[in-house]
Amino acid sequence: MRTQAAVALEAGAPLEIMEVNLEGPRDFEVLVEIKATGLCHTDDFTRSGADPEGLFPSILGHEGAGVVVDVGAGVTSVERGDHVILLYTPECRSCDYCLNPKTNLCQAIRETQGQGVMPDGTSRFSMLSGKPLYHYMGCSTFARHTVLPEIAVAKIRKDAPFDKVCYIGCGVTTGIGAVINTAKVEPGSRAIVFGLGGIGLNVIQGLRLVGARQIVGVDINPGREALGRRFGMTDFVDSSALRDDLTSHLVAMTQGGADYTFDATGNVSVMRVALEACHKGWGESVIIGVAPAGAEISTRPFQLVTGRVWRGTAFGGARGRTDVPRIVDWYMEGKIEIDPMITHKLRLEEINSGFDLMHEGASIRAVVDYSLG
Ligand code: NAD
Ligand code: AHE
Ligand code: ZN
Repeated sequence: MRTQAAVALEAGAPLEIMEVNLEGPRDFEVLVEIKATGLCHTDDFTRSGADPEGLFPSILGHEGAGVVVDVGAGVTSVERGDHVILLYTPECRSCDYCLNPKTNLCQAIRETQGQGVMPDGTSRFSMLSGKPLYHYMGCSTFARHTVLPEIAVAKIRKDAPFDKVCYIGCGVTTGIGAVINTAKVEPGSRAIVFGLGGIGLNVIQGLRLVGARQIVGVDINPGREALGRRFGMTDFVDSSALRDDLTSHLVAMTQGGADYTFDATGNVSVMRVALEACHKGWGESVIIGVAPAGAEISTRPFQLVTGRVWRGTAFGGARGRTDVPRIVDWYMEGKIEIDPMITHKLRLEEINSGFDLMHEGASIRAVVDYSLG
């Protein structure tokens, strides 16, 4: 079939809207009509050329929701008409990783996913010239239709609005999951969140959900304060205007250091501050941000010797097929909020302006709603 997509032809270039070919689903694969997709900073990171795994030409996008329109042979867990959220971290439920309760990093298809192809080693997408296009993070949601393995879709309830719950495909789950699954934050904790964008604000609402006592937000954009407070932030630090040393300032604000800190910036200097602002003896820092090729983190080993812990999280430690439908329920029941974070709705043709808004710090989440035309 033919479908329309925003194609990343080369690193650093704007996406180009074009008709592309899409082959139907092969064994254990599904064809999904994407209804809505968020623009995550990770899409821009790959588009920019900073991702060591970035491949071109490709169809980016990994925060999508849609409807199953066809299934390949052997598919048993979903059928035509099911509503799904796409999973860049699949859940096969049988690999060593899925069987180990310590991780959510299903490895069943990770190798081919990183190579931009389906598990059989081929791409379903090509340009009208016949030139193959790479898939991205196994999802490629910047297309009206895409193909994925069935282990990479989570079936969700049919009354959930696509233009909101698409965000559960990355930002919401990553932020809330980092608090609940990865850090396992206890009620009464003091926490610091660095970067109050699409991920950091969800860390904040996760901290509110578990009953944190103090939630400090840090950003270089003072415009983020109001929304941070809206989701439960108790204190704000505009680090671009601070004259004192940031680490000492945060340690003083949190009575000796935070129980938990979260980096949602992708900046390795911020990651160091996040670790060193943790409380001696027990503070834990969770890295969420994705850093460019070649970037490295550093600190004095003494920081770890004296009890601080550095850990990371992918997709908030969530097992997609199991956890994502529950998070959709939380949204539908009003337990978590999404709507105020979706600051812009776009047509596919406007997708590059969504990246401009991200760079300007003007959006939290811009969502391409395919029903807008
Ligand atoms: P975003 O652009 O919406 O937000 C980033 C925020 O960080 C902005 O508010 C920005 O002003 C702030 N910021 C930038 N530099 C800063 C600094 N030096 N100090 C303080 N604040 C600073 O991005 P996002 O979509 O929220 O993504 C955040 C990061 O998380 C990105 O690196 C993204 O790639 C990563 N990410 C990781 C996962 C995962 O599973 N680990 C999932 C999604 C996103
Ligand atoms: N390809 C990059 C790493 C990108 C990365 O860390 N991705 C996160 C999800 S970000 C979603 O917005 C992730 O899930 N990582 C685990 C994995 O297996 O990719 C690089 O640096 O090579
Ligand atoms: Zn993402």
